[in-house]
Amino acid sequence: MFSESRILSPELKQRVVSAEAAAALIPSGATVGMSGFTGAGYPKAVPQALVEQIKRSHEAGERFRINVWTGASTAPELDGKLAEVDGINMRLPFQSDPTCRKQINDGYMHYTDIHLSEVSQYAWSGFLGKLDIAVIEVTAILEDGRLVPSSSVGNNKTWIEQADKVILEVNDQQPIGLLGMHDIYYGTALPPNRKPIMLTQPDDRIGETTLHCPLDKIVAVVETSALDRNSAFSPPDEVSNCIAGHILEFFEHEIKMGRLPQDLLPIQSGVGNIANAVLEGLNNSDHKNLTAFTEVIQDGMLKMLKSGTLRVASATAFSLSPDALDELKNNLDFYRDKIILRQQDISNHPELARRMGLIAMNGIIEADIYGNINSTHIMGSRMMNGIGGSGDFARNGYLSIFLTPSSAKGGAISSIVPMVSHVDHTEHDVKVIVTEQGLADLRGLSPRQRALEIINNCAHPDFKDRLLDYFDRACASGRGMQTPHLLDEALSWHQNYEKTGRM
Ligand code: 0RQ
Repeated sequence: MFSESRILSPELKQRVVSAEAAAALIPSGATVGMSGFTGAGYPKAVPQALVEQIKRSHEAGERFRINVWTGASTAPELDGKLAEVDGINMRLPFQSDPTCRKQINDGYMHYTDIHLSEVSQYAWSGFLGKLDIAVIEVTAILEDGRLVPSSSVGNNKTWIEQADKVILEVNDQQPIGLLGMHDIYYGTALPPNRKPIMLTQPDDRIGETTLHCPLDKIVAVVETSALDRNSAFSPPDEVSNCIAGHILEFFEHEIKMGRLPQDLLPIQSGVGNIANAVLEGLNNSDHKNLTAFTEVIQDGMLKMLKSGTLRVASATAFSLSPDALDELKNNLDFYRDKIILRQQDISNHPELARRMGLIAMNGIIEADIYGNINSTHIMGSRMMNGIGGSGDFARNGYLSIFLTPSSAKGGAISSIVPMVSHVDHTEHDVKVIVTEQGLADLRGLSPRQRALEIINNCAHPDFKDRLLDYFDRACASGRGMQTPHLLDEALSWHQNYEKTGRM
């Protein structure tokens, strides 16, 4: 069907233009909704042409900046390049690019860090202002104009619906066999018109395999041929393996106690090397027929699907190394009925996370002795990436597990501190904390019980005695025994680090 062209719609074929011509349709000041989620499915050509346009304007002494909304992180050629030319005024809802991060932390770029499930509701409700243009990568365009999504869905449905104009990038490097993997749900609404979402298992399909867009909105179509830019994962190190080991032991314990079924509950796993080590650990265990209801399908999940450890994975995006991408491409018929890609307001939906009882596992920057979590800010003020989907899953999952090495920066920083320097997940949302030292099961414990569980099981030995000493003195201070703190010392560990390079 697609042997000659990925664009089957005769009408849209007429609108094929160069990336430069498409980028010229984006004026300074525009708010642009781009596709893209964890380095997958982002537009490859129009943003780069836009960068050149911005450079020319800046050389001519004219300021040219746009607002960029996406699904989540993109890639150096989108976030990185646009940030490098100071082309972004405001960015939402998630990024993980070093240049973008620097622009944010130096104060040149506004950054709105939003729960990923909520972005489309924000846009629909008008809280974010007007969306002028959507730039969306697709795998193909069908004869009647329906769009075959690419390696991520993210907020594409919402951007297409909300934008005045749509630019499509049709990327022939996205496997055509992705057709059939997506499940785009057209039943969402704003309150008070919402209806229950009839999805009760990760493998339920409730929508359609393609995206719709009124043809008269599509102002340009650009043909591209470029791979998603994701790098290989390093093999799990000793710390990651220890963390994975503690989690697997915990699952066995919970199964014995009758609090988890043998095939567990649907897994949500964050991105990164520790998350991949946990998946690797599960893959090497006796578990079979597990399910995943998550945001991102990483290499580890593909391996689990292959081995039968995982029966099905529902997500909003792939985030695969080049080798894993080849594996997917070469075996699409095997994976097609085992993978479902949904828009992020469904993959991360609180209603669904609570209903299915997810096991949510996400990385953190730091935790405090009472179980509050900082996932986003270095030393309280500098943005790392963003909250992403961690809050969607932590609050609404059955088990919210947070993972971190017990120290950072060569041992200079303790990941367990008296008080976190920024709060993303409160003590009420955090059920389990795991470091390579051990696991703290916080369910049902009071703050003082939690403090001892966290310090004794999770803190690095270099910091444990000082944390116990802080806790003892806070208890003895007479200031209040519910959540004892010494206010003049609570953030002194961070201050120490900034003054001396060590907490
Ligand atoms: O920096 O590379 O410069 O040394 O933070 O830390 O240990 O490599 O861990 O890659 O798993 O990232 C929270 C950022 C952890 C991630 C976070 C420094 C450390 C290193 C990274 P260097 P690691 P990870 C679904 C879920 C929020 C979004 C989320 C994240 C760098 O997990 O973004 O959960 N989470 N999404 O040295 C100072 C500390 C530190 C520290 C680590 N206490 N103080 N620096 N670092 N701890 C996915 C999506 O939502 C899309």
